[in-house]
Amino acid sequence: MPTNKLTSRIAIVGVGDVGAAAVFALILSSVCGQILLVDTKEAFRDGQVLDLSDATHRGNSSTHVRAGTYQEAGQCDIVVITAGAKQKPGESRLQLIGRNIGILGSVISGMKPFKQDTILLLVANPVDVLTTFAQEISGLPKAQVIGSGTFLDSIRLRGHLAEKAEVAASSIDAYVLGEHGDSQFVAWSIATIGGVPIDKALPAGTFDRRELAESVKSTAQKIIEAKGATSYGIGSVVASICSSILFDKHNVRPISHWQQDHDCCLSLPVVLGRKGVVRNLPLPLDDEETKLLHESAKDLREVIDGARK
Ligand code: 6V0
Repeated sequence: MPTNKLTSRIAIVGVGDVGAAAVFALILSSVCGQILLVDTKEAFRDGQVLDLSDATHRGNSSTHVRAGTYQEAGQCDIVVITAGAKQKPGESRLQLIGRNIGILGSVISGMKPFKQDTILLLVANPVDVLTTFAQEISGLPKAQVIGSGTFLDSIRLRGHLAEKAEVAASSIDAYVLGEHGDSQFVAWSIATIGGVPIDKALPAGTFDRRELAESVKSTAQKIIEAKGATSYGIGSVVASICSSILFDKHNVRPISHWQQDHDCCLSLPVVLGRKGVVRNLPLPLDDEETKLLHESAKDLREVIDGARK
């Protein structure tokens, strides 16, 4: 049975820019009863608890925010891991790997043993690599260990397409797939606007696909150069994923998850519910997209193998 919002608990491990934005979005959407904040910087964490608690007093919020320990986090319904170094301007997500695998290892060992049905949601970068390692280190079933993946990139893509087509973003089905990073690609062959294939809904010449895909890919760097971090977009994505899980919604979302065929975690659309990944959706990608997916997986596997040495 799905847990209801009054009793379910979410832990946010790492309450910097991304963690705090996620908590704020969770409070505004009333997703759970309690949010535990965990961070190595205790005074900073306590400041975030006070600040974010103010947001819960806004109206009839059913969410209580408090400080928590790793052990308590491991007993929550969802643990969101945003602890880690972030990109500097010009740095790729994959360059964060050494620093963030070390942090991941200490965070997960501090939380063990996990509640049996805990869902681990990785957000720290490089998210696909960390999700793959978290599956191994945590010992939880693979379906319960997922990453935010290209959900954020897909939302950015939908936003751009919505402007071009002058329709609501919610009427657009379009995915960025593969790595949340440099080798990601847009699955144009299955993109639709109101169910109409994108070729027909936005005829050739209306926009340059390559330019749009590049613009989606470079958005994070633009934000980082301008203000040092991206936070609100990913915060709202975390709240949306948590809501799909706790309310067992079975939404279809492009998130990072274990792909047996590719021997690593990367993003393809899945059905998301209380058990995490409920099932994969078979995707009729064209030959070029299938090739790009394999290349993206190959890039990720190389990084994962390199990190094991
Ligand atoms: P930040 O503002 O520096 O916050 C990180 C927080 O983690 C700090 O408060 C640290 O004290 C804390 N922390 C570090 N080590 C530990 C530990 N062992 N246990 C508990 N807390 C710890 O970074 P920011 O919030 O901006 O980014 C966090 C991570 O999210 C980075 O790796 C980013 O690259 C990544 N992002 C991922 C996105 C995605 O789409 N998946 C989007 C944006 C950022």
